[in-house]
Amino acid sequence: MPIKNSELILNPDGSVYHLNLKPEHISDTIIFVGDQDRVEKITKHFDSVEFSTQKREFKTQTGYYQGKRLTVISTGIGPDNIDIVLNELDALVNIDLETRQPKEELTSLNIIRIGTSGSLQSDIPVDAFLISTHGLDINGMLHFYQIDGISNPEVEEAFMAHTEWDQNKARPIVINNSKTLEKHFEGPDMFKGMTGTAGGFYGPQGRVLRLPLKDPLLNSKLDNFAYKTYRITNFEMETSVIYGLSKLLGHEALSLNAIIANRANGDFSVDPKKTVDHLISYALERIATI
Ligand code: R1P
Repeated sequence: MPIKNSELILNPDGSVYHLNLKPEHISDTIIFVGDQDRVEKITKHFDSVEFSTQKREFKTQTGYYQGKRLTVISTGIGPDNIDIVLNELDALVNIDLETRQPKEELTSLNIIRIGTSGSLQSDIPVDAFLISTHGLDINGMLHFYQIDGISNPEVEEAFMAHTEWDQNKARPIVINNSKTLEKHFEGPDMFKGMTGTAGGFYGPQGRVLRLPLKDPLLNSKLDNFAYKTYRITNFEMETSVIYGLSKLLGHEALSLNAIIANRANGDFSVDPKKTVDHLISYALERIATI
């Protein structure tokens, strides 16, 4: 049965609904950034850019870096946007948009997030880089999919017991990164750890401006969670859902974080743009080896 027009929405030119992309516009290696303005901070290093488009917060450019074809796309902020971006990118490679049927032979994309993040540990300072070994999902979007088999129930149970997890909130989910991709980005200056992914910037990450938190101690419980080799190193808003949807759809994903805030010490980078630029250069050198 073809997928109905209301479920897989295409624009009049045949491109996918939110991303405005057709299959020929993307590479199989894709860099995700949050901020639209970060797309050109990456593609300015390219030898050439062959394609550019933007709809809403989703800006895409495809070109060549040291002979390798790469796509860079901005996802905006948060897990809800990752649901759109990953499903539509997957449709571009794994659904025949003419017949509206899933393809028999599936394509696996390499997805690398270059994002900013706040450290939760005093020994991971501002301006450091961090590879997310796991995404710790505390926002719940993934529960709308059949996620059996992609998570780590033992770590999740330990986390829920340690934090006295509120049963009114979605059950946390711990998802592994792509070890295949991780190998390409390791280095002596790279921290590693489990990244907490929140569905909001303020309350969900324990920030108080005027609204009191349901559990004011949650951040400190995250800081001192220790189970086997697992500790929670940092907070951001996309990693767990990139890892979860990539696993479900058969793609490889890795999240690289520029630490621009340290929540444990109260520090903020004096030059976050420079830190992000350094991470971009670090990542591009290594992407060429995939
Ligand atoms: C919040 O300011 C945003 O910054 C972080 C968070 O994940 C969230 O998207 O990442 P980016 O800098 O990649 O957007």
